[in-house]
Amino acid sequence: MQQHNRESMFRLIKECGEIIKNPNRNDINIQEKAGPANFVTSYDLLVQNKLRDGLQLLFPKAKFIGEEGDQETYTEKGEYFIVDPIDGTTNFIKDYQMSCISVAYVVDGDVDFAVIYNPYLDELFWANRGEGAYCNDKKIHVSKHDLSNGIVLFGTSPYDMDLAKKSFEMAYEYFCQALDIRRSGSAALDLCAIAAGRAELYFELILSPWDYAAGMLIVEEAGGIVTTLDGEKPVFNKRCSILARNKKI
Ligand code: 2AM
Ligand code: CA
Repeated sequence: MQQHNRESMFRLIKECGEIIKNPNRNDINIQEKAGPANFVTSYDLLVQNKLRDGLQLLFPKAKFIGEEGDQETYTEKGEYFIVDPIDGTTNFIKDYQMSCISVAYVVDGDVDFAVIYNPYLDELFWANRGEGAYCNDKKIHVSKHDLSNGIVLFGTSPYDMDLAKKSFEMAYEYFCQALDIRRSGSAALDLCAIAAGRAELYFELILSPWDYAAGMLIVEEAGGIVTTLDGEKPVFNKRCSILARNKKI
């Protein structure tokens, strides 16, 4: 990723961050999507449109896959943006201040460049393949702690209630082995926490590619490992489980 494109992307994503940080709460227009606890707001759509238009100007050849409807068919050839305009939509609706924008630039099946922005803390996590991972201009690394000295993060895949029992059973097992568990409500920010060494392991039984594509490169470039719970490489053409961890676990 060339420096000037990188800077333009950072600018665009930070502008989107300002939009979600200061919404007009009378104009959020919450709509239900398929499944329980699955919502979209006018801000998800506003930010997705702004990202799509801005990224298309910068990268006219790249196809765009966004959580809120702009979904071109994914193949392992060519350039794609895989984008979550607001990851942690329920948090956004509740003003819980734990949401982010997640953008992955994928080339021939692998993420080449990734940005996740938390506007509430002004933390821009990013990674360029082969060059390490950063939070703003500081290099980040996964922690060296094992599970017994670790914090475990997990998501509850709330749109698939049939997975809830298994999620909480696994969380209980990890809770017994680790220092403690946490649940943020944003898969992308959980992956950044693993990358920054703030927590040691993260799992969720079902996620969509826009929830993990960017975070996957950021964790890997920070020295961590991201697989499905079966140990497979996560793919971008369908949903899958995610397990992210440092190399001590
Ligand atoms: P969202 O907020 O953008 O909708 C919460 O568990 C995290 O996982 C959030 O990142 C949420 O994304 C995503 N998520 C929750 N349930 C999911 C499901 N069943 N399938 C895919 N992604 C899900
Ligand atoms: Ca999401």
